[in-house]
Amino acid sequence: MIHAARMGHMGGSLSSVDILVSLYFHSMRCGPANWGDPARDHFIMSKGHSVEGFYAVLARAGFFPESALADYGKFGGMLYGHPTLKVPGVEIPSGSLGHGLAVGVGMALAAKRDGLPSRVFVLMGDGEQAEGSVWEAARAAAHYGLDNLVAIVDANGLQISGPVAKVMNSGPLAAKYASFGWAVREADGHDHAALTAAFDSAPWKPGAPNFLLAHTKKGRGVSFMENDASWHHRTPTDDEYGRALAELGARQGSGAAEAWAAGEGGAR
Ligand SMILES: Cc1ncc(C[n+]2csc(CCOP(=O)(O)OP(=O)(O)O)c2C)c(N)n1
Ligand SMILES: [Mg+2]
Repeated sequence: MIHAARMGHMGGSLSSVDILVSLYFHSMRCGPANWGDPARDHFIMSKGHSVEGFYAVLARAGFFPESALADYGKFGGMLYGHPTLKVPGVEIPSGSLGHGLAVGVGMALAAKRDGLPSRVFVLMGDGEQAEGSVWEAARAAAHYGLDNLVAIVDANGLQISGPVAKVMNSGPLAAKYASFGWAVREADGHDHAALTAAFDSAPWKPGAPNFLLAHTKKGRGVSFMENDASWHHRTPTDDEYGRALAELGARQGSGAAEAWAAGEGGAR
């Protein structure tokens, strides 16, 4: 998608896609079949720039045909460079960082007030934690005892222009969320079993919102993109595209993903 459109966010899509796969294909009760059910779960892609991984997962989950991915980034098309409400499966438009958690707080509060079993999952970036609105929402979530809210940070250590710790240090995130009254866990953000174990056991502490610090690698799976901030929104040349596909193909062929899908996958 990114190579064809000559635009996109390679690094953050690759760092978050294992989290999305774990949610959509295992832990969340949220798909095209139950979209109209008020008791279903909700997902908010607060780090909206990482849209390519998100669109790919939504398509595979059946929200729209995978063939539509070919139109990514085309003028007048459905799949813009940030999520919009034109796209089936997208609950809020995003891209302006710092808004998703506040919307998630509202949705989780509404579910509680309506007596619904819905859980609300919000995926944020670690650079996004620089936004002050995140911390207002974090305070409100604890104040209202939203244990049906799960906030996940894709902790890849990088944001658009370099290391998060240098650009605007928001850490230590686990300690900060804990001090705001959240139940906190950490996991390898590329380990589906660890991620689904965390998601499936929430709420971790009755009356406390859940915060998962997911340790990830920006550009995960492509050796020359991993941990390199320039791949935040660089587009690959033809040669880089071929090398990236070869590396990702090698990983797919390793059997690990297939073994997971045949075993624990699909248990929602
Ligand atoms: C309010 C706002 N300010 C600035 C930007 C520009 N911007 C887009 S992505 C990004 C960096 C985000 O870093 P992070 O949250 O760590 O995302 P990831 O590393 O997962 O890609 C910035 C500053 C934005 N989208 N929204
Ligand atoms: Mg980051």
